[in-house]
Amino acid sequence: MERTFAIIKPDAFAAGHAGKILSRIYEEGFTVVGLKKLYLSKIEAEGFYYVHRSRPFFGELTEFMSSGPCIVMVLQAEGAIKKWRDLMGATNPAEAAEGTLRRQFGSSVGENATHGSDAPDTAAFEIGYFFSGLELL
Ligand code: FUP
Repeated sequence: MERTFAIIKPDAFAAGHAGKILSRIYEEGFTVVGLKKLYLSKIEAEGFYYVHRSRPFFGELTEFMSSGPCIVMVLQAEGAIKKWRDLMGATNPAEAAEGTLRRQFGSSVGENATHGSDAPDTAAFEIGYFFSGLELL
């Protein structure tokens, strides 16, 4: 079993889509190992997206991620990292396949409803950034 890290981003949370996204997560067979609502500060968002610090969209991205509450989760399944990225769809909702979460709930490349780790090392960093071992029992 593999674990991945996921976020229901501020746009989707504010729009009231968290319940529908969680329903899809359960329907697709993930186990929700950890879950909490957070309202990230700018500094916390910058730490999370540190790998993107030199990208032109870093300021906009971290402003958005600290613009309202979000839900952070640890999801477990066979091949959870790829399975969750497949369910999310492409970064740009306009390019995301029909039936994916970003297609259904995203509105732009920046405000794209969900986040998911892209590899085992990033999943380990991202899970550890938000959750202690005790919160994942
Ligand atoms: P993804 O792994 O699909 O979340 O996409 P990336 O790691 O490439 O980008 C991380 C986040 O940066 C995206 F979710 C949204 C944001 N982003 C922008 O705001 N503008 C861009 O041009 C690219 C990414």
